[in-house]
Amino acid sequence: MNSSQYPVDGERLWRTLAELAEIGATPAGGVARVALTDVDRAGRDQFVAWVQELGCTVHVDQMGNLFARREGTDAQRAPVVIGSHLDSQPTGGKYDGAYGVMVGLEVLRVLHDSDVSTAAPVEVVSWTNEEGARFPPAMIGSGVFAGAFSLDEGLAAPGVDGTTLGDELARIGYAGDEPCGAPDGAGRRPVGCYVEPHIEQGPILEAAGVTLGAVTGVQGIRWYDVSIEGQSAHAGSTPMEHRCDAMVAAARLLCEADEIAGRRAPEGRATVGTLAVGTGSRNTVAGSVNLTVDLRHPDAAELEAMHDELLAFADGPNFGPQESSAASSGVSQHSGRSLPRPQITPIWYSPPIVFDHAVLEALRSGAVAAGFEPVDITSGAGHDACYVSQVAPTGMLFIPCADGLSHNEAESILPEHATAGAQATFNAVLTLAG
Ligand code: HGY
Ligand code: MN
Ligand code: MN
Repeated sequence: MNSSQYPVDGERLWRTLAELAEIGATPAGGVARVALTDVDRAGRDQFVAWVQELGCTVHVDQMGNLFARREGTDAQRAPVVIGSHLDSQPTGGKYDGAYGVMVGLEVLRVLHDSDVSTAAPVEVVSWTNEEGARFPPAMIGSGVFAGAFSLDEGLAAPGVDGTTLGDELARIGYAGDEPCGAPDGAGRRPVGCYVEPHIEQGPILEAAGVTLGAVTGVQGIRWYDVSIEGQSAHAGSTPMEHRCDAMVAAARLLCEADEIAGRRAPEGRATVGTLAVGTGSRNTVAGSVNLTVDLRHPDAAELEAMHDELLAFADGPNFGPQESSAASSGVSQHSGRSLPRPQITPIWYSPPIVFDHAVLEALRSGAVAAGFEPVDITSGAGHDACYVSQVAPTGMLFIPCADGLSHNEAESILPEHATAGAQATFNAVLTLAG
């Protein structure tokens, strides 16, 4: 039973999510609001318009992180910040990131409509480039804010399309002048505590028939760029033992990455999400292949071991000159063949994260007051909360998504789950903001 003092407006939240999803809507029912494109700008502009209707002030920092602020009665207190991200994957869903920002907007709307005063200010933030699809690595906006990257590194981040993050930020008019974070905290906007509502992006809550998850932490993440330089050759006239086939080498590395995760089921995760062939012709042996690897595990030591196994495999006998195997092996080998050795470049490490006990307690009791018994869950996906947790007490709240599907245009949630997450978040914010 919802014993919340101030009910959120689930209808309004659902309408707002649908309106936002119109910005960058794709024919397949998802969204494409890739970071710092004109569509991302349109999503940002819409959010600004909505919060200005509530009398919030809007602040943009040097990384384009976008803050809406509602003053509290105690000017000395640092704000309770709710947030997530408005950028999406190229073939993203309507709710990844958008849900958390729109829940923050709904919290501001209820505070405004009910004329509720909070001691601490309340802010809602949309972080720049959470997805990292266009400007790897992921979560750069919150990363610079938390001092994990310097501002120069953030702005210089090269896009997969030849642009830089800083140029595109300026082009869309969101290169703010507010200082954005620093390792020593100088200039960083104060954050009293941070709450990120998000869809689970996995199957656990739905399978358990649970509406709300208190996210106790996030698994560790390692990203790699891999380049494989072989030799392009004629598909017909080049005998197998004379080849240096980059595609076969890529296939071996891809299968081993899968094995490395498989040996650590169910927590271990490995993904080769992109693979680009240099020559790309059906009757030419691939001369060069570039691919990416994403490894994840909740335990830092296990993730380190996965890293070591991946690099050791690339250094091992599965590449370079291939011995002709005795017939006994049964595997058809081509004696004299050589396979190009993958060059693996680690580009990002996000350590496993444990969230703040007090913030999680506020979220759990907020969920109970909203009429739901939350369960504890670890996040498989990375979030801006990972970096924010390094500079402020942080917690997350999950709602289920259908079939655990995300980073997919078919991503969907139930209106009642959206409302439940918003009510629990509102209740927690009221507690945290006094
Ligand atoms: O990759 C991630 O986990 C996040 O969705 N960007
Ligand atoms: Mn997300
Ligand atoms: Mn995502």
